[in-house]
Amino acid sequence: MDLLSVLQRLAPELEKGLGQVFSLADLEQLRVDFLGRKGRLAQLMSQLSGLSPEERPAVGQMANEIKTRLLALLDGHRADLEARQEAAALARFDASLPGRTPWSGSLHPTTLVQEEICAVFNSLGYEVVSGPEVENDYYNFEALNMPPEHPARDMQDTLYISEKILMRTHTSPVQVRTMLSRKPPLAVIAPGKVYRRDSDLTHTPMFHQVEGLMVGENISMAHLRGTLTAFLRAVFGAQTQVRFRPSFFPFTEPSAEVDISCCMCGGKGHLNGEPCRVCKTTGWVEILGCGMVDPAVFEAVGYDPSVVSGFAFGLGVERVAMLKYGIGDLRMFFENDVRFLGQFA
Ligand code: 2NL
Repeated sequence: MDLLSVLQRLAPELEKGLGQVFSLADLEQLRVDFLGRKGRLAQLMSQLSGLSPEERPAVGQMANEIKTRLLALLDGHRADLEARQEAAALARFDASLPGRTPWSGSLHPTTLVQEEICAVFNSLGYEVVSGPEVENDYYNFEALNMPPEHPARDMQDTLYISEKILMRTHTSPVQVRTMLSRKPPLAVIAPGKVYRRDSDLTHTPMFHQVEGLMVGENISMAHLRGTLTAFLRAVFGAQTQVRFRPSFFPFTEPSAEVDISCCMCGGKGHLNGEPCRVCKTTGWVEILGCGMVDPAVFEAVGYDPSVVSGFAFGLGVERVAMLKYGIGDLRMFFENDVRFLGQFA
């Protein structure tokens, strides 16, 4: 049979083949069979050299036209297949199914409580201040009435970087720095990470603290009591009872520890007939330490204790969060399990 009629049968044969093609993979196979480098068209073209020079142009032109036709057939069939696949996918798609809720992050309970505490003091006119976590011995201890041989330094299990450099054990050094750089009156709140050489069920080497300081003329214990009572009722609810017990801190005199009525059992000591696990049946839980700033601290920062007085307080943020949200295990704050964290969204 002559080359020309073989060429002319390519298109009808491809059409016949396409009738059996129902997938894109089969379609590609058919394309290779007909138009591939060793496909049927290529094989016929290689026979072109056997023709006489007079015959060649007409057959060559015919071959090109047929190639265009084959390509058009393949493209047409591909479009058909794709349209059919899309229609099938749409038929399977159930628009009445509920959507998938995307993951969204949430603030850590420590952050939430720290921000809430700062917001309350902001509303009372306090300014948020911050400072370094790696501190100088002077700002962390010495200026706070704890000289090198002071027994109170044993109270702090300190993480030392060198003899004079340490991880701050409280945020008080921020307030020392604030007093050194400003004149009274001032009212500041210092939130942040603090570090202790301590690690067990109820202690972590790093935790969060908020300390507050007010300094001015005629600041009294009554201001301390009113401020902290208002603060604690804002965080734990207006029904919260507050009591002050005498205590000791090297940097305050007099000093007090503050208890609130247990927010778990409402101060009753029992919950549904069971002893309350939060207050251990006492009806009270300790929440913060405070006092009137010791004159020695004012001397250290160049304030005249015969002119100004002030109060200061400190509290642990994780502890507040545990009481506020009824979290029984401190380790929850540091495991970062999303099943825990997601509950504070
Ligand atoms: C606690 C007790 C307290 C202070 C912190 C303070 C800071 C300066 C001067 C005087 Cl600059 N005092 N801070 C005072 C009393 C208690 O913290 O139990 N914290 C968790």
